Amino acid sequence: MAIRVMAVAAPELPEGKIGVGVLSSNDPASLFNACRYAAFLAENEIGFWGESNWVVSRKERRETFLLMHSLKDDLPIFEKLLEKFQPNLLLIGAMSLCLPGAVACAKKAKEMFGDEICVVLGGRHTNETIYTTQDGTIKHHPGSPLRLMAEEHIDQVFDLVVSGEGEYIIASIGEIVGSLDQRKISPAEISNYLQEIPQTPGRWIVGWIDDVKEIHTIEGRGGQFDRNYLPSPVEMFGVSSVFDIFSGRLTAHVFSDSGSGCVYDCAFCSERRSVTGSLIQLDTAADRLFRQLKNTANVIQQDSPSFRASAFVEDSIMLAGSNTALNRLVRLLAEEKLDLLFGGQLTIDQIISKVEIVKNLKSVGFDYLFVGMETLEPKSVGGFSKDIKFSEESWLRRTEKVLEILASLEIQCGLSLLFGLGETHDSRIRLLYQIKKWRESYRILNPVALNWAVQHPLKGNDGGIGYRYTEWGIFSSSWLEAFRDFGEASVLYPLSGQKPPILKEVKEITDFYGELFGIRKNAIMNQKKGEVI
Ligand code: B12
Ligand code: SF4
Repeated sequence: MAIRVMAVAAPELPEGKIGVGVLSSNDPASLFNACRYAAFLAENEIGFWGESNWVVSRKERRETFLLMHSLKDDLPIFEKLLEKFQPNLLLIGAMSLCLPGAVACAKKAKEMFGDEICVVLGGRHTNETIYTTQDGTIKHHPGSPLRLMAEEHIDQVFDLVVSGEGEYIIASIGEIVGSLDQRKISPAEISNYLQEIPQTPGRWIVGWIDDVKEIHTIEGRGGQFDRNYLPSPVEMFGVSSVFDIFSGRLTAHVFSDSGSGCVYDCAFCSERRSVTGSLIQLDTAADRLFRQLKNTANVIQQDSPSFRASAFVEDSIMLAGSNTALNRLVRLLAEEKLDLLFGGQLTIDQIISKVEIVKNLKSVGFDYLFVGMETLEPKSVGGFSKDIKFSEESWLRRTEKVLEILASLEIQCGLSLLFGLGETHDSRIRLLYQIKKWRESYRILNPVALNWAVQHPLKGNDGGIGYRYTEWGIFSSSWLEAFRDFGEASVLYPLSGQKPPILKEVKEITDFYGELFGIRKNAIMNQKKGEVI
């Protein structure tokens, strides 16, 4: 086989299980998005991908993927997969907190295969640390994996580092690995054979380090690709998650493919417009999302006929909150009548101003809204871009209004909280008490997700703090325990200008969370059923 590929989402924790109350999934959706075009080439037996270990059913293809959470727990599984597939191409996706995990995975692969494997790193962390400035120069944040290798803060374990859209560039890298395999050239030599690569479509930068530790980069000049022709991840890799909120249905991650970010620009957020760029092809977004929803229903019916289908829309804001696009989605779903429940995200102010649209969405299967409340009073932490109607009513009252609206429409509501923005500890506790009250009044409120703000590199929009991210964000067992019910959280990487979290306070929140909402008890039951919430 010319290409023997494996793809892994690097872990965010050094050890320990992720908390039972943490939003999670079995499917590495980000990697699926990145790898879908290469999988499509394999499925259609095109080029060297037609001579790869992905020329198999999507179920078998899925087995070459691994979503890791804890290095200690998941490394043995990763090692077994390496032994089984003997890859000559390893694709590693990493968020910023996962960088130490990505280095550890790459190191393991290099120990096992040396130059007979090409290790490629991509994903959100590289996107935010290697970027083009307005004058067209390529910049490296102190956390850029290329810069870290050049400055010897990490070992030289990545043969290529990719920033940007993975779809086409991964396909091209695979083609080169396939041709090297045929010519009996080590895949780790790939940087000498990238002459054709600039023509590959998409917004991307590929870089590597040479023998004298100098950084080299190539930027894509192939132009934008048409998102209407992208294959659906669900068709390429299937579905293996069950989100608790969709009562036992299998749940796919779907996406409208209109860019990797948001229309808003909240300062703390990795999805903010000023980092991710403007939305793309929004006029056809509803049709693409509909197609992915339809594919989900079909794939689940084909692969798992004893399950019914559900999906979560991973757009930062579903169809950017565009009335035209949302109405179009309602129309398409009303015509087709899929046996599918789905959920997605809208902001508090959008929900209040789109009650009729939300009602129509409910009539075509929209069953769950995930809302970022974050804090008690946005003004006290410097304000949020999404807090549009701040002059009309308090954030708290508007959030409550959302709960009233969704309860009346019988739509379930998940709420995301974010601490570490500069709020007082007292306001955190007040917020939790408020949520306890809401949970008693509005039975639709589930889950409540806790996060502690992490300073992301944000293409240098990080207040100049310039973290390197080479150390685990949460390192000791007492901190791992205290943050057990949090999604993203760290001790080492507080927002620029904020103090690190205080152990006693975090413990108090975690205990509160478990006791007041009984979430841990329910979640343990869900986990026993192999479900995730
Ligand atoms: C689905 C999702 C998940 C899923 C699946 C994660 C996975 N590894 O696939 C779950 C729920 C498990 C998850 C967990 C986490 N997530 Co998450 N997640 C998302 C979400 C909602 C969608 C991702 C997506 O598909 N986006 C659309 C695609 C097109 O964009 P993309 O992800 O950037 O992928 C493109 C490129 O980055 C590139 N690419 C991606 N991987 C690779 C790999 C290679 C080799 C290459 C070359 C290219 C490449 O190609 C893709 C297609 O163009 C995003 C928010 C969002 N709306 O994007 C957050 C987001 C990516 N997650 C985030 C975080 C922080 C996490 C956690 C660390 C949280 C935690 N619990 O600690 C964990 C990490 C778990 C892990 N081991 O990966 C942050 C990342 C911020 C950052 N700078 O690090 C985001 C941006 C949310 C946010 N606003 O903070 N997540
Ligand atoms: S609205 Fe949400 S996704 Fe968009 S920038 Fe603000 S916090 Fe991030």
